[in-house]
Amino acid sequence: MDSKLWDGIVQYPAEFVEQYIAKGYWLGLSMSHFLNDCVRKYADHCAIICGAESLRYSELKQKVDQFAVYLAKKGYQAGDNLVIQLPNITEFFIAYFASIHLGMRPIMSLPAHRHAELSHFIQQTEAKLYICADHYLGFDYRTQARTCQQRCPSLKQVIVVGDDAEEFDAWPDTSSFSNQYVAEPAISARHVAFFQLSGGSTGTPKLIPRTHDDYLYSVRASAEICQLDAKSKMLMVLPVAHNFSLSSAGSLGLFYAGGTLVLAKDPSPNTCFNLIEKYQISHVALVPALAAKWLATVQQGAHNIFADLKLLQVGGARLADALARQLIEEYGCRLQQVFGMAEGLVNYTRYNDSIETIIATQGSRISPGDEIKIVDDADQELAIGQVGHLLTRGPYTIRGYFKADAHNSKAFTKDGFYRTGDLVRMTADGNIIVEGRSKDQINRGGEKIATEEVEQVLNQHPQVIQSALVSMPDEMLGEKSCAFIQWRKSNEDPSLTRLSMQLRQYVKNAGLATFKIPDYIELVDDMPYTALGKIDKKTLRQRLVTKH
Ligand code: OOB
Repeated sequence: MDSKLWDGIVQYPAEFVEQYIAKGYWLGLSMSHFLNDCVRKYADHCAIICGAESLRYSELKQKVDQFAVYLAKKGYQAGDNLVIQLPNITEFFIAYFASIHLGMRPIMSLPAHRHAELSHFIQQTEAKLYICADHYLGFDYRTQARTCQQRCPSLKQVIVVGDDAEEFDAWPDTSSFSNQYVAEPAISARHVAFFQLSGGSTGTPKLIPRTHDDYLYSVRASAEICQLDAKSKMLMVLPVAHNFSLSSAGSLGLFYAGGTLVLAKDPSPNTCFNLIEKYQISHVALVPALAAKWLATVQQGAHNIFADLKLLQVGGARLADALARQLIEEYGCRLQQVFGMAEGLVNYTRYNDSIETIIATQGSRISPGDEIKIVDDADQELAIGQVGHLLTRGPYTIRGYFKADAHNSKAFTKDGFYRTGDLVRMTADGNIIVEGRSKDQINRGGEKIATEEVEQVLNQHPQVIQSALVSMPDEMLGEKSCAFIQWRKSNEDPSLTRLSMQLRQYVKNAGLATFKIPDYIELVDDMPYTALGKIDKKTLRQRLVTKH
């Protein structure tokens, strides 16, 4: 059993384990213990509101326990993997806590993922179970489940929340299990609790193994930094499974403090402003693109919800200084910048930081245990204020992706620092400013695109010789994607519009998340190259800036 649980996992070296325990970062307690503790302290408080339904902490726990009985009766055991892909609904938390209670390891898929990503997660982890919604934002997940079932022999069961389809199981009515209980298996808090997903910079999204110990430390510390308490009411706008939403301070930070989570079914101002007013929401987390959209709605005359919030967190992508200033100075917003990553390290600006710090920096690390280095191309540390590559190691940052030895040797230094791929500088008082990126990734309004993954798909199209996906500035999303295509000419060359449509459809059909479909296509006769002979993306990006 133990060897199965450690298979493909890079463990923290013993001396760091000792250190993190000695410093009180790691408490040796499981995620189930965490939930029990919340329930013990706040049993009668309202934990979750979703549409017309609301659940107290005690009721949440009851549903979690019953669903765990259901999973155990189905024969699932510690070390079995499952994919959870749900919108912001209560069942997400039931599935999450119940499966982790059994030592199963959920993979935190986002609603935007499509069958190519899903099949990859399932195949890599040999996941046995897939839990999805019937449909969400116009997409039918049951069709995707069928594709995954055909491609992934490990997949034994699909549970559909909502209207099921004949061959799948409906979300079970577990009320008859109310007097049964399955005990937690004897696994340690240093084992993996679940997998986050990396935005990545190479071919396929990597799986990020997060342990009970490391994750719960980031949750407790974040809840304190964000000053959550039992009166806090948080509106969950971003996808609930994302690391930002789950732990920075997110839903888990809120549960730790005994607050109430209100789940938004979509991020539109229409939906969310009503919920903010109705429930007197105190905390919201957004990506910059959404903050800008909400601000535009307020500017068009909607009630200024920014002044009502106790804290607006903005993160996931670079927040423009001008937008930050406007939110604070014109709209009375109490803002916090959050610069984090699913691999671990999270930085926050603090409540008592100066306004200039909150406007112009992405904050400072959670923990004194977070080791941060800013280095040049030769891994030499730079002086304070200089821009370089951000490397980090610490009590809640992973030491390696799941089953990815070759990639790990590049993504981590020999002594275990994670190469974030971010270009940053540090101010004299320890705040980080994100200046850019060295990883080949596009940050489309907080959604990350590994360019190589899309290029691999484009290159398979019969008319494509080679492709290069690059970012282009976008006022709303920060960045959009443009695919430069060197194409095979034929007698009947389609028009640019037709070819663009065909190529975009081609990426969609390949089963990649919708946000990865190139926003623009440019046809070229040849690519520019660097001295090393690699496609010169810098020049391509430059062309877009001068053209648009
Ligand atoms: C969060 O996590 P991921 O894994 O989706 O993306 C991480 C990457 C970072 O390496 C950085 O490139 C970018 O997203 N990023 C930011 C940023 N926050 C994230 N770039 C500039 N400014 C920011 N404030 O995005 C994430 C995880 C936990 C908390 C918050 C965000």
